[in-house]
Amino acid sequence: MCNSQNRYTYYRRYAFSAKRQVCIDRTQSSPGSAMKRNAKGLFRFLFFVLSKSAALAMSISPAVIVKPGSSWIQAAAESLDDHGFCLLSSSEADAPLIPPEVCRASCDEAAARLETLLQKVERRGVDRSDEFRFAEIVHRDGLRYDLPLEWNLVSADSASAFSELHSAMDSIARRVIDAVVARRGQTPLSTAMPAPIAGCVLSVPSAQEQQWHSDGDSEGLFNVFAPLVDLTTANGPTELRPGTHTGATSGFVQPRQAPLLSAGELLMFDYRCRHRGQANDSRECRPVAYVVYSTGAEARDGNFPDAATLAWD
Ligand SMILES: O=C(O)CCC(=O)C(=O)O
Repeated sequence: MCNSQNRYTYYRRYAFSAKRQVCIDRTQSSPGSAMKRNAKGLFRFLFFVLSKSAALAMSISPAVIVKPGSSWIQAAAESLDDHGFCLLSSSEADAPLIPPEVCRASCDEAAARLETLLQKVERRGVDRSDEFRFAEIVHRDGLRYDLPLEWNLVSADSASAFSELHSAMDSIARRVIDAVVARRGQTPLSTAMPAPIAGCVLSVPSAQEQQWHSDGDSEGLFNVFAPLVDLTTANGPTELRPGTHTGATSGFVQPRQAPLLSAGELLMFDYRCRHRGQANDSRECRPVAYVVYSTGAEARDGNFPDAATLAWD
């Protein structure tokens, strides 16, 4: 389940391990001087206090999970604008943002499409573990496959589960982006704007950790990620560096965050925000559907530049 607890485990672990260390040391008869012991104790105490402060700072970070309610779109927009990302969830009482059956069907469709494409790739004499780039599938960063998908609202391909998924994502994301744009005093998204770019990244078991990167440096581009399975520390959730969308490299650096979203929840982040997919150490594939919105800037689709097609195979 996605809750604030999960996100702060890392910091709590540090706090508690510092505490445990102090207890262990008390049971040992150290030959060192009392002064040395006191200095060590002081250091550990400071470390414990600082770790606690870090946990507290995390727990009051405004980049919180936003749930439907009054002014939730505004809250999401503020987090996205100020911190470079926001998390959207539904409260227990509400219907999920994306129905579980839509996530399941999209997950199955993505997995089937991946397998079909990998078989085509292999018929070209390319191993599925090699790095490769085709118009329909890119393999990068060690077992992370990126499948571009049609924006199904445009093609109205109702046979695809992604049609419903995109429509659910769009109904929320567009409002949040409009609120960010309004905050920045810019023109709202029009319904006539070019279709967003859509796709699905599947990191299969043993997928490696990515390098930190941003997807571009232009303002006005936003990623929306919809994990199709629950994210766990084992299956490698996306990790973000809050605040890096502004290009600020000095001053207080906010702690990195790897939100453990449940399937059907959304992560929205500024294209410029530094992030990476973590390693998938689980036994299951971790598919994340994504949509890229632009409020004017051109999305640099460097992943699929003039790549050869597998369409005729
Ligand atoms: O796998 C992820 O969580 C992030 C993917 C990503 O950033 C990428 O493929 O460039």
